[in-house]
Amino acid sequence: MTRILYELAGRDQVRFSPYCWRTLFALKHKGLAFDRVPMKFTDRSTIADSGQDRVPVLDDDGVVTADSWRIATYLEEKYPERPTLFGGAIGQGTALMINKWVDLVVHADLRPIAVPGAFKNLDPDDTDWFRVSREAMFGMTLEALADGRDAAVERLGATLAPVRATLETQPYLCGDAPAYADYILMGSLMWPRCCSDAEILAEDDPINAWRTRMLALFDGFAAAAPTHAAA
Ligand SMILES: N[C@@H](CCC(=O)N[C@@H](CS)C(=O)NCC(=O)O)C(=O)O
Repeated sequence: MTRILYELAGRDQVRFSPYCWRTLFALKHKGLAFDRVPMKFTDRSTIADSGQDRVPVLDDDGVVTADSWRIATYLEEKYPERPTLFGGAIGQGTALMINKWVDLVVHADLRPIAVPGAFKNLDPDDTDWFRVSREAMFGMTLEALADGRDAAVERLGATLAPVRATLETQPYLCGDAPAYADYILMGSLMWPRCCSDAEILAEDDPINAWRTRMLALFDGFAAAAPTHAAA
């Protein structure tokens, strides 16, 4: 039995991909052992068999699945006897909405914070490719994007208001214990954590206390991840 997670890696083992973090948390939640294979933006040969060009990709003993959401639903279906990620069909439907909200709304605020940080923490082979592709994607230089960092931190604080209000009444987004909706948002907060020195949450923010609890899960798995605050 082999289980391999192909994931994005920067320099010095920095892993800042929000989507890969969601899958890392999901595998840990299910208690499944896995090997990690790093991938560079400029060399995707290891995931050629997945029929697409993005990570995460999970190879679960020959069953190859791409896309963090599809991997989560695959794991839930394949390993129903292990701790549930969704708590049933209704929870899965609600988690999909959280997934879309984080991707479409929260990521817009995280980009000026995390993308310039990611640039400074890339594998050196990836820097030219990243600058060209991201500047085309955002229609501005990485430096101009970085200029919007403080405003983005302020917007993020407002965007996360529903999360804050939820965490004022329960310890995790999923209730008394963490599950996939928590991993979706936490995966995205690992993005700036791993590659930026921007402090995105106030000390007394309930989301900060939740983030601390999330970092401690699975014997401090996320807390132990390399961070290179070079941006
Ligand atoms: N919807 C996908 C998004 C995956 C994705 O965009 N991954 C990034 C790494 S963070 C990637 O592979 N990017 C390659 C590129 O931008 O060309 C998921 O949830 O897994």
